[in-house]
Parts: sequence; C-alpha cells; structure tokens
Amino acid sequence: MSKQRTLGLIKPDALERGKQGAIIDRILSKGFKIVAMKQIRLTKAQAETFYAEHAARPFFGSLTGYMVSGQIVAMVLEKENAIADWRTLMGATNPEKADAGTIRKDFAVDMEKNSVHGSDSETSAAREVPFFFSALEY
Ligand code: IDP
Ligand code: MG
Repeated sequence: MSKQRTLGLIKPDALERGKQGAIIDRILSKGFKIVAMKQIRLTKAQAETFYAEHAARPFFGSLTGYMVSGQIVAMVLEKENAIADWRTLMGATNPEKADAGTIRKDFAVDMEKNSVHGSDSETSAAREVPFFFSALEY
C-alpha cells in the first residue's frame, strides 16, 4: 500500500496540560512522519466551519467553544494506512471506551476534551489537510 496522509490535531485540553510533547512522541514511535506541523488558535468561525458536519448536534456550541479556548497543534501525518492507523492510535471518541494504550485512554479528560482529532476517511482528509495547510507547507 502506498503512503497516505491525514490531518492530526492536538486539542486545547492537551496543550493546557503540557501533553503535546508526549503525544507527538507516540505519533513518531508508531512510524508516522510529521510532514507539516504548526501551533495556532482557531477563530470561532473557523472552528464552526471545520466541524460543520456536527452543526445540528447538541454539543456543537460547546465543542466549537472548547476548540477556540486555547491553542492547538495541527499536523499532516504520513505513513502507509495513515488515516485508519491514526484513528486506532487516537482511540474511541469517548475515552471511557478507548482501548488501553491509546492516546485518548491515556490523555483525554472527557468525551469533549479528548485531546486529539483525526480525519475519519479519505474524503475527510482531502478536506481537512488543506483547511489547515497550504500546498507550500507540506
Ligand atoms: P471523533 O473526534 O472521534 O471523530 P466525532 O463524533 O467526529 O468524534 O465528534 C467530534 C468531536 O466532538 C469529538 O472528538 C469530541 O471532541 C466532540 N464530541 C463528540 N460527541 C460528543 C458528545 O456527545 N458530547 C460532547 N462532545 C462530543
Ligand atoms: Mg470525527
């Protein structure tokens, strides 16, 4: 299988507690190459656009407010099967249901403040990578 790229985010709760280094270490240890990375703070409008698929969900306002509560780290991750492998390393959305050894199991605070984001499909990755990075950056 050829190399694949996906978007990874380290969310505000993780930066707040200084966990970004430990999370990046796990990403590298699993064989991902970080082909682009930056630390930024989203505007509310940007967070709402990024999470537009969840606009009708009851947690949308809280989620987008949380996502702009502090800085995030955005990364383009590359390896074979990167999209699925990054989702596996992240663990389930609800950290109480996440497998042992996953980032969410070990770092997440709760279902909302769950430390990381990953594209869930090739279609999502094709939208999400260019949302954060221009072609010059990776
Ligand atoms: P994912 O991040 O595992 O793909 P999604 O269902 O796409 O999960 O939800 C996006 C984000 O919205 C989650 O990572 C989490 O931060 C938040 N979220 C999802 N479901 C809930 C919920 O029921 N309560 C609060 N926040 C939620
Ligand atoms: Mg999702």
